[in-house]
Amino acid sequence: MYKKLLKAIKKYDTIVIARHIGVDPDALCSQLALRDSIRLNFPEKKVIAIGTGSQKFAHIGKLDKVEKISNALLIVTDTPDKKRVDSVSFSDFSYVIKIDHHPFVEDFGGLEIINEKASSACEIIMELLIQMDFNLNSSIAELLYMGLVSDSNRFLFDSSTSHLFSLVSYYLKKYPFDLSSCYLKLYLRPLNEVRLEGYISLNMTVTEHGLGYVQITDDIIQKYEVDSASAGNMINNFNFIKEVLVWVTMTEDVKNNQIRVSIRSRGPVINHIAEKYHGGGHKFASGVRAKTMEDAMKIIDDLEDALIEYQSEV
Ligand SMILES: [Mn+2]
Repeated sequence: MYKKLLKAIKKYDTIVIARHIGVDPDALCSQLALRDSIRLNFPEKKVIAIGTGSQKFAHIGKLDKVEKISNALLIVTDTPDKKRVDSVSFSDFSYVIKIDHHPFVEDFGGLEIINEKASSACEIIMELLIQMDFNLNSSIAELLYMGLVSDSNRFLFDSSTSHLFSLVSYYLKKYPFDLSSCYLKLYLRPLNEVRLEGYISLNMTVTEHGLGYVQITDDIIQKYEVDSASAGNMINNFNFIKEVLVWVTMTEDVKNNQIRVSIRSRGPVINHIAEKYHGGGHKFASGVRAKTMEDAMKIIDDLEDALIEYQSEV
């Protein structure tokens, strides 16, 4: 795989790196790290990383402006389906390479580098950069580490294998960087978000089968002065609750006229339920964009059924 990737990188003078809409640290760090490492090893090439940024992650690194390009290579990280690629029209590019760790959705028509077992897109890129024998530096290593720490939820998931730790060890030793500054960049947050977290725990409905869910309406988002993206991202903070096996936040996004449904599970597999409602994701971490709260509540019914079935099996 890495040989084909290297060949394509060498072949094209212009390389654009994109990732999914609704940016998160793994998506952002994987594209920035790849951009910076190609720039470092091929300074004569034009390499840009594009997509809609977010104020929340602005201090992680700067994206580039979308430009008119021709005969360029497109590399998409962290995204399994074309429709979720941010700011890209596929027909503008001569060749496309996907680097992803999500379950397969569709072929982008070029080179597909997919490892579903990887914790993060950053982990796959860490490995590819070693295989391609690229020169790297500490700021690239730091970006890659932030992406994988974020997607593995600080090594809490089963994707945290000995292989992952050995990659981390290799990078830390060869390109030292400051871990506490990474964690500050990823996890420092305003008091308002913590207060909203309090609202969620106080208002979460929990069924007898272990389904926890909460509606975060625009009124609440306004009251706590957060944005709907950071409200939706709070879902990961609700793991390890004894009475809750599957948990869901339904966040109103007035700007895009939709409800962001985020689902997490440490019991039944839930991504097929997300897919039924035109969403998707990982086995135990998925999302759906519903039109209304009523539509979102239909997903709740399906999840409750899945839990009943799961409880009867264990
Ligand atoms: Mn990812």
